[in-house]
Amino acid sequence: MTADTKEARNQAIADLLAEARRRTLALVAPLDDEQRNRVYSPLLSPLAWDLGHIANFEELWLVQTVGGREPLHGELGRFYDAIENPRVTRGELPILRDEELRSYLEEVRERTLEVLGGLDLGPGQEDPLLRDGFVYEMLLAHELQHQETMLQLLQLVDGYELPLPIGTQPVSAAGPETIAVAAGSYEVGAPPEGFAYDNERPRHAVELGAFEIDRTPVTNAAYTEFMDATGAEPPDYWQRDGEGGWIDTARGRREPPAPDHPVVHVSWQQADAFARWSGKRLPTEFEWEAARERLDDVGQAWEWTSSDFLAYPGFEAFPYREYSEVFFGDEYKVLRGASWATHPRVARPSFRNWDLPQRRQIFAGIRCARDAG
Ligand code: AVJ
Ligand code: FE
Repeated sequence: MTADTKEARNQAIADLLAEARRRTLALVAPLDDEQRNRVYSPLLSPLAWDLGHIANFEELWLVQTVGGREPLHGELGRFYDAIENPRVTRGELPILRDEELRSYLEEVRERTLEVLGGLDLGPGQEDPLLRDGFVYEMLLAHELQHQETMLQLLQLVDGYELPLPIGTQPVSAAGPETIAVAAGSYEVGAPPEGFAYDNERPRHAVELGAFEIDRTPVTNAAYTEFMDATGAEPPDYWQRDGEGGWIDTARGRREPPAPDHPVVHVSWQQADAFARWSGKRLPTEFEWEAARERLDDVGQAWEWTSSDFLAYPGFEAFPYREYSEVFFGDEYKVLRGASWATHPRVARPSFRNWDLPQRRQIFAGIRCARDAG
């Protein structure tokens, strides 16, 4: 590798990090410090926690682990540990706030760029953390993923206007209703090269029976019909309008849910019940992945699958157990796709999101499937 290419690669990484940070700061720019520190929901961290956690994750991996340097604020990192500090406790922690928080983000970034300047992140690197810039890709993905978590909260802030194209679009109207997928062996998961999280690997073959999957996600109109027929609970943030209808209070609005938009903020149980009521079922995550290329409206809302969040055969935790491994088991359900709030860099076809089945704060909707024949 010539010095030129090495420098060009490091510059490209520095540019991506700068771009992600501009987006993070743009999202919270309309708020004041009080709003950044406020607890809006026990399911969502105060924004100041997410911001400090983003900087702390960067400090831990880039400055301390790769750069071998001491942290700026001693033991502070333990308050930004997502496993040690459940969301409901985060408003009470002695985390950095206001001016101290802004300085921390800046100072960590300065140090990160200093460390980056001396590194060779080429494909020939022996250290898997550095090879092909893995640790930087991870850092970038981490910040972008936390932007979505912050958007889950930002949409609840009164009067907040997003500095991004907002919300869902009508689902595609024309064409066949379902896509038929033949029985057979399908490759799933991320290939060995390129960035992916440990839980997406190794790529492997799965046997699928013939199935059909809906071409489009479930709309607000279809979900309302289901509620009327069964008395099912509404999605989160919907309230009665006093005349037998509904208003959606998310995203700073009080409007009837747009009938032709995908339903969001439903739990796994609501998604599963809807699918059964329609004479269908939720797809498995592998059915979803096998049909991915042929599905419409992927990327408007996460889609609940029937699959538990489990390790793929031959899974190896990398670079830390707490990203995926500690969540494996039958407690969490896998969501596939992406939402309107997901940065395109995050939304690989093999990307696995997960949450507790009862959770509704994520931008999660429904797509149904059924056995063919
Ligand atoms: C993949 C969204 C379940 O928020 O717990 C962020 C992403 N991991 N920081 C989560 C994540 C570490 C993760 N999800
Ligand atoms: Fe995180």
